[in-house]
Amino acid sequence: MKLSLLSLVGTGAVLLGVVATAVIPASAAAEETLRTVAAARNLRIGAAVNDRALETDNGYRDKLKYEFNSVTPENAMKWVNVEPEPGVYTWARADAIVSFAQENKQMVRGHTLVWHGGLPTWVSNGSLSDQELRAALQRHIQTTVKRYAGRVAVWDVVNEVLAEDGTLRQSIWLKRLGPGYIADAFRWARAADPSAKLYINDFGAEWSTPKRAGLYNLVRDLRAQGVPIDGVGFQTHSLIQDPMPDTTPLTQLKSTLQLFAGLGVDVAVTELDVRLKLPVDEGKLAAQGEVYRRAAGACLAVARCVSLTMWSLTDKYSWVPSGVPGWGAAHPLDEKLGKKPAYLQLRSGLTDRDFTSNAVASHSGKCLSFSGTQAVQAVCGADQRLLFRRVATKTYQISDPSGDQCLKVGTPRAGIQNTLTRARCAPGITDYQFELRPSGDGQQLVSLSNSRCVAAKDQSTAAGAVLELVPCSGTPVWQLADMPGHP
Ligand code: 9MR
Repeated sequence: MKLSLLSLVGTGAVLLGVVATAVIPASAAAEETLRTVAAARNLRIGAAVNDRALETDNGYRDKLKYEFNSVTPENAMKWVNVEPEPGVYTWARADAIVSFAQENKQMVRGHTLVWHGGLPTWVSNGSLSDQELRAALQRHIQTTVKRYAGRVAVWDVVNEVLAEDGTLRQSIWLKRLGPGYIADAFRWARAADPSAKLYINDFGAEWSTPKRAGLYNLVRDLRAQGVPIDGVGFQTHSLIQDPMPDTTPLTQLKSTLQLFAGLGVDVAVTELDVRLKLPVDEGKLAAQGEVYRRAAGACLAVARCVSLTMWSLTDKYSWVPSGVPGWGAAHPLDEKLGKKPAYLQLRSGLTDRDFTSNAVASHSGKCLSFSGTQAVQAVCGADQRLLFRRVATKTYQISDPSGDQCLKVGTPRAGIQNTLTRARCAPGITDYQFELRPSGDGQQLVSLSNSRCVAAKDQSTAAGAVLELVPCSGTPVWQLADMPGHP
């Protein structure tokens, strides 16, 4: 990538030297991973772990290790897998995940203690009396939480306890033990490991649904009763389809996270995936990337959103094709563990913040700069470094490093809005705002005022050529080598 960039930047040895130092970031040697960028922002980035793949697939193990600082056993801690027969414990697969996490300094989210699914038949087949069932649940919670005390930092104590209409789900637990089972479960878990964070986890509450209202009221009431509940997990299983329903792009995730944080609990995205209706095409993969980016942005925007977990890191091991026939390709890495647009978007969503960089036009090797009040392209150097100040997802003000003088759409002349000027920066005005839109191996700089792209007049390659706004199709792109998350 860096090498091909150098080959683009022109002929003169001096120019090549200047651009080379300007575009290669000091950190180029160590490529940023989801883990490094998330850690830099104090966020736990996690993945559900397929225990069989962990055992057999080195490539998978490496991805898990380098890309994530949190893991959730996808199935290994479910009741059916740890106590298939009464009193017969089979911890090996869960233990393997916890050991792996310890070796690699990863947090473990324990999943899950009380659920209507993943039950051994001796629990679900009705052979236990109500009293025996309650005792079995208490023993299950205490045994499991104690075993991993100090090693599992967070537990999904209760999972999917709400119905779509916001009332409690008519599960075996509600029917046999009554609604008090939820408070009991949290209290038993707290007693078994007072240091673990205890969560309620559910799906379909990421936007304004009756279920979200039910979940909100439940958490509020439990807290008011002094039940030890520390967090709310939003599973965030999502999908891309055509036409897109309003809820799909997760436009309300941020406000939902904020709403629940207002109850004084932590919040987390616990099972993020974005499934596609098969067959896959480029458009769907791009739309999927946007949803991953949005989820990352939503969590980062809410101080109490402490972790963001993918429900599988790769299409190679996925619950989707069998769980939702006709759908698939839901995860950030493909079946060969290669990076999909979703991975790149997720990473850049995690790094979306102010940065300084040169902006090198790929057609000319010259840098976006100013000459007086005129926006021009100039030979690249330290004076051409620009501050990109984030105002919204992918949207920036572009200014001199002091943040005083900004790139701005010029006053329209004879109704033509194509000029660019330098002006004192002003917040909240779209004339000063540009979207960085990935294109080819760079970014288009798209004016929020008129959706046109920044380009040298007549595609000039000359130093000093004036910059203007032109229709975006076919516009040369800009290389922003120091943009965070730059692939
Ligand atoms: O991904 C899990 C799949 O492998 C299991 O067969 C299934 C049943 O145990 O559970 C899947 O994970 C679910 C999670 O535990 C709770 N939320 C929904 C997840 C996807 O179905």
